[in-house]
Amino acid sequence: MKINTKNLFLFFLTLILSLFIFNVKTLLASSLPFELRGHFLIQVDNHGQAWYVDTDNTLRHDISSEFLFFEMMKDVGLGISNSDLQKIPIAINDKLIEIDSDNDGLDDDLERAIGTDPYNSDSDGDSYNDKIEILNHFNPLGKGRLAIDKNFSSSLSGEILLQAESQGQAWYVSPLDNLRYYIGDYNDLIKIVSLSGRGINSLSLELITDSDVIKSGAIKNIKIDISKNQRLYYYLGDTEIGSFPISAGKATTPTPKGNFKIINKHLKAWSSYGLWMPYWMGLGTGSFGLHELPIWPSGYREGESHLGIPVSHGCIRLGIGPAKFLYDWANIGTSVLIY
Ligand SMILES: [Ca+2]
Ligand SMILES: [Ca+2]
Ligand SMILES: [Ca+2]
Repeated sequence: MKINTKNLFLFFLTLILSLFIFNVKTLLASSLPFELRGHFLIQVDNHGQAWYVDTDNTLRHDISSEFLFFEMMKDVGLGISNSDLQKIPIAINDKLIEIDSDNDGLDDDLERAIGTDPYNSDSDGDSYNDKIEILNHFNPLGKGRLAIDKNFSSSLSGEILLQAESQGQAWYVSPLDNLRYYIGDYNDLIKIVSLSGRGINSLSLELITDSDVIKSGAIKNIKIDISKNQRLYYYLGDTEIGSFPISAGKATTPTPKGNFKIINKHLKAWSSYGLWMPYWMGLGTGSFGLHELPIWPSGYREGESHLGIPVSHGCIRLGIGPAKFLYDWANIGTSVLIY
């Protein structure tokens, strides 16, 4: 009898815990995957298991072993030309040094990757050492400055880059500083994760879908709740990946309900109501659609505070950030259910 009671207790405890997790998931049904895209995560309550959140689809990839990490890079790494790579400033941190033969403050492997001499602290002999030149955006291999482009760097924030024109050397653009970190091997990755990774507990991690549970060929689709909830959910197949608050049509100009498809896209569409609609995606016949918080010709931008409240002329408004993310993620033809 005692054992049965204990089992029953454990059963209810498990049930309560699973309900709790479910409720948390429902309550937080969240933009967390979007907010953490491009970050390395360290699971603080599970032996520091490490993950990377893909920037394109906000799925998490296990990188807890060298094999898994290289599998992930094959999946999500972005090819980049050498001339584009040079626009991104290089991260220099003493904690990343394994061997520095010429004592110039740059790791030997990093020097090989960028072409400076690992056995000469001043590769081009201009009396400025290699590290000083790189830190100040000067060319360590000759005259002039490096062609650094900060806007370009931030457009690749969180990406894992593979040098397509070289031997596929890998770099990580940390969203914390938009600098590129050289990943020469798995040891480098561990150091980068410990420098720039974000701690997360298992409960919050559950809000970010594991890439392993998504079947290949799972179809992208969107569901939008225009009731009091005012929320957009993006899916792969039947799996909800994440969600964002929206502002749908007000009572006098309601958003139509039903099944639609994205029929066109425009980076900045003009509305007959006299306003700009950034990241436009037309639905149905194109008389309404999804777009970022609108901008009036005066430059006035609709406030984020309207998200969660139905105030639009019938379109579905999204916040700054989520609108661009969905614009890049969804395709023409992607199904959108509005209910
Ligand atoms: Ca060195
Ligand atoms: Ca050197
Ligand atoms: Ca020099």
